[in-house]
Amino acid sequence: MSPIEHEPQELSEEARVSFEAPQEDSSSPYRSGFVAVVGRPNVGKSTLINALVGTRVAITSSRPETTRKAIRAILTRDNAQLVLVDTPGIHRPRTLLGQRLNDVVDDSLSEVDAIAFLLPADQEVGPGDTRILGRLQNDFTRKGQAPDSPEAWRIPVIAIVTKIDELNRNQLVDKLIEIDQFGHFSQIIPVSALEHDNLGEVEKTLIESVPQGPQMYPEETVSEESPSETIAELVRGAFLEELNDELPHSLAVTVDDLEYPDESTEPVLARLSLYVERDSQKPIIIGHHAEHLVRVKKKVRTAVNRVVGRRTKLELHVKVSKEWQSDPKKLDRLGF
Ligand SMILES: Nc1nc2c(ncn2[C@@H]2O[C@H](COP(=O)(O)OP(=O)(O)OP(=O)(O)O)[C@@H](O)[C@H]2O)c(=O)[nH]1
Ligand SMILES: [Mg+2]
Repeated sequence: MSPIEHEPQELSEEARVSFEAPQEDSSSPYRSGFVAVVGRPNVGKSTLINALVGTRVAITSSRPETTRKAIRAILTRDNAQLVLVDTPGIHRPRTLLGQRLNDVVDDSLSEVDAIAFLLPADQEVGPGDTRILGRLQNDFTRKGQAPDSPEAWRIPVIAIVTKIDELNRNQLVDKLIEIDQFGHFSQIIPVSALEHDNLGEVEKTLIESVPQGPQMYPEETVSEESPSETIAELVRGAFLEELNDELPHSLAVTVDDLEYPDESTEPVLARLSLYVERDSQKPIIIGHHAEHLVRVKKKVRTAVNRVVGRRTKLELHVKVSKEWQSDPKKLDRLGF
């Protein structure tokens, strides 16, 4: 039995809406809109978006600050189309890069139809969440109305409690009550993206939170990223899995060139630069006998071929861009 079937008694009326059985209505009008997915680093934003869209649109990892730009993932259904805007985790910045990542979130919040605020079930609500809530209240509550009721929000702000597979049923009930008292959200929905538990309810609620509107993208489109952007992210994601320690934060990846040969039997050549911050980090990225480069290439090969639409050869060049995370010019050049 999924945890959701157990209706906690102490929740407010608004929070309880998400526990009701889905109501089918085939005559409902087509809906479309933008939903920003926000939360602290590592709470499962990208994992949830991938699970909803059904394909790996955004890279994920067990380390905080994996997502570095707003990635628009597109979910298309018979009755709706949602643009789910994945955002970098909101945190107290340590570097200029960190500040710019927070700015990315600010930009993504303008002109959205709804907000999904993700809170992990396996952690206490903390000061990081309070700061995010404050920011949302500042931007999205009706002026002159105390931000202590669900009606105060100008657009739906939905709390999504992630990673519920980490809790037992009683713990989950307590967690939902804690979050209900924390934020006076439009709705609260628990989910496990990893175990695909209650994803349907998340999808239904997000669709209901956007206005009536037309389909914006062709049905087969799953993201707005260019092939180069996707390849750079795939390679960075593979390195996040490959490497441990602090190094992943120091890595930036760009695709400098995609060369299509005239001969259609020849592979496309993708030239990538892997930037680290110090000379000493180069051998860590490369690995003994270039083992990391070889493994990463192998890991991403199928996905890259799919993105490019043809066999593609990757050339990885490891370079040093001294302290790029704190240098405005270098950040500009790297696209941050
Ligand atoms: N147990 C469990 N772990 C999850 C779930 N969803 C995500 N995770 C794990 O949480 C970690 C972070 O996931 P991400 O999706 O990268 O988190 P994020 O919020 O996008 O992180 P940033 O991009 O760094 O802000 C990964 O190790 C995921 O496997 C879930 O439903 N259950
Ligand atoms: Mg992410």
